[in-house]
Amino acid sequence: MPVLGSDFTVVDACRSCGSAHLEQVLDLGRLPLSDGLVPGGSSREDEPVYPLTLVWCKDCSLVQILETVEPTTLYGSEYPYYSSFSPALVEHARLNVEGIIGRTGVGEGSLVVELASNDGYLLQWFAKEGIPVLGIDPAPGPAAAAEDRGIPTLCEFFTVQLAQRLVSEDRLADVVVGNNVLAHVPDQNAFVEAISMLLAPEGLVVMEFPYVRDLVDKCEFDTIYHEHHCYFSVHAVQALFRRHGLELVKVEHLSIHGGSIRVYFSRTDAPDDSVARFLADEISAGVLGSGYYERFANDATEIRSGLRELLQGFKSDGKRIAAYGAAAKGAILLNFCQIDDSLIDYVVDRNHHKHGWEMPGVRIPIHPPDHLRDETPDYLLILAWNFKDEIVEQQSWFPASGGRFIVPIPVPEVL
Ligand code: JHZ
Repeated sequence: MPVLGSDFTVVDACRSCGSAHLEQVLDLGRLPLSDGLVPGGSSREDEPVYPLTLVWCKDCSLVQILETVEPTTLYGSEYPYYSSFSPALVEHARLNVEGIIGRTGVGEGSLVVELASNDGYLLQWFAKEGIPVLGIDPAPGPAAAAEDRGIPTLCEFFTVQLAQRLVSEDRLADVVVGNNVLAHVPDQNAFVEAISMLLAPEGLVVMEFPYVRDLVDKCEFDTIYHEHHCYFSVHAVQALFRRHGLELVKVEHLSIHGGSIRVYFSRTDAPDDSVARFLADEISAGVLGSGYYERFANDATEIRSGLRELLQGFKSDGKRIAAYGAAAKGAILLNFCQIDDSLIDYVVDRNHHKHGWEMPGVRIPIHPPDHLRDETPDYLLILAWNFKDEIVEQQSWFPASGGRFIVPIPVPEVL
């Protein structure tokens, strides 16, 4: 039996504006940690689970979870996510860097700091142009991989104290990049204050994270997990950074990770038209009112029952089912939908750090993609549905030999 983890706390006020007006959107129940892979064959007795409750703030519109799991538990020595295993993400980072260099003109005399720099998949592109970089990431494995490819990396959490230390060493950042990190931070104000301290007077902050409108409109409930404390609208992120002297000057909508936004903050640049456009669109879509979130819980439970019925039907017809992508979102989807090793034989993933481990909770073993050829299933559930096109293209032999892909989100579909 799983046990309730003890190393978490629960907030009773908004993580950004401090308001007590938090309204529940979805209770996901007790779930294991999304990246908490477990060693193959280990005991199920003491596997920790944590409550997961999504709420939204009626004052600043920030969607967030109530629970805060101890960060050292989330990003410990076994943290298995290495960005470089997803080629589309590496290319996305290259284009991002090209754009930042074009906009800011950073060069040999500049400093680019990336928060949650992972295995150096993004900073490598600045470094290739001779631009000095510094990565900051608390997860030891990815940080060591970055150092191995020549990216100087501090294996630490980014805090006000660390920002002060860098400032005292005259290491102000001309550009601060932070992709898929803002949501991961429990104390939003301390984090953004630290960014503001580290940023040179004319510096630029460029951040990316999944967009709350994509989350809600496509019911991407599996991207809700304990690493993701917050789910931002443009309104919510603008209010947060403005509190720390940084003005939102540009917003871009991106398809990565099921729909993200890239936001730019500055003390000196003037906002372009995109800011007003995104804010107006959010108002017309109703993002600032509770009606917007009303259907979400219902939609998530419908996906759960639809997917379970689909898989159970195939299984009772004697079909074999495997899954692709031992993604964090995959762990949440499987556990929330209670799809375990009685339905799915195994999961494959390119990331060799995940091989030999099992998906937490549901205990499905993880193998390299080649395993698909050894034990070819009839159906392949794409857990990393955000990389669906890339995966379908890579595994084109699978439908050619009679297999069918299943995509779970936004509605379960057999391709
Ligand atoms: P992926 C990640 O979540 C990490 P995850 C993190 N939790 C976060 O915040 C969000 O993104 C935004 C594998 N793969 O990136 C690699 C293949 O094997 O969708 C990964 O294990 N072959 C910090 O983990 C997984 O799939 C491939 O061809 O939910 C994808 O995980 C490709 C493309 C991927 O997100």
